[in-house]
Amino acid sequence: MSKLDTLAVLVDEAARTARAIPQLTDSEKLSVHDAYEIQALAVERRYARGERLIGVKMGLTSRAKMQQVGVDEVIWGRLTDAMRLEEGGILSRSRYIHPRAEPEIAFLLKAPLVGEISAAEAVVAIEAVAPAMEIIDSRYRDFKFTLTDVIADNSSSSGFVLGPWARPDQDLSNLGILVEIDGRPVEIGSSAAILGHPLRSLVAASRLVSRAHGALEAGWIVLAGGATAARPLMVGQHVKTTIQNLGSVAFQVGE
Ligand code: OOG
Ligand code: MG
Repeated sequence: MSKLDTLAVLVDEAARTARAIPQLTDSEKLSVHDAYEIQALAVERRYARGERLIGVKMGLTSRAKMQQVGVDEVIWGRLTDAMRLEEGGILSRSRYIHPRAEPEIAFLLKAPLVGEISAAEAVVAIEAVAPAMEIIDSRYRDFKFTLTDVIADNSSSSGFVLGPWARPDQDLSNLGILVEIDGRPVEIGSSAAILGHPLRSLVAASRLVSRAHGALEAGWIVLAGGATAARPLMVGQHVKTTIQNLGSVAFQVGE
């Protein structure tokens, strides 16, 4: 097995068994290219277990998120069908190490997007837009990592939940975002926090994903990135995100 294969097994097993591992960069020097290679190899193992690629998540597209984890470059990760939690469903806490939830905007694509595109070109490829939440769970101890560690770890992606799909022909530039836990507001933000406009995240996804993987495909879901800091999840919590004009999405944290 090559070095990158070995590291991919390590992050994949940490995710599969919900056991934290030391950062890969504690013992290895990794380029960003190596890190995306490890991510691809680790997700291959999920495909081998029957999971299917259904889209991508963008990460660290807002200042709040960059500050929370101390990494300030836009990253991306892969979403599989097994990561999807039903709207209003119960997240099983024991399947994660130290899960957090964050509000997201989800795009559903009706046409492929590839390479360098403009926001206007991105818009016409969108079938629908939805309020969403991502469940992130770093496989590294204490949720601490460098840029290359987090990329190798599928950019912390571990789950997501989608609210109702809405028409894409609306102004997404400055929508109010409210996260509530057990009915109490815990994070307030705006879609403008996502690279100034969430469409810019889709433009960035097209550029970054094309470089390493290929086009964003029709039918894919693209998560634009958290607009606020993420909140740690505890058993019993009811977590809800409401996005102005788009609606709400919620889930419950179970054992
Ligand atoms: C990295 C993933 C970032 C986002 O929406 O910014 C991310 C992390 O915070 O662990 O998903
Ligand atoms: Mg996210």
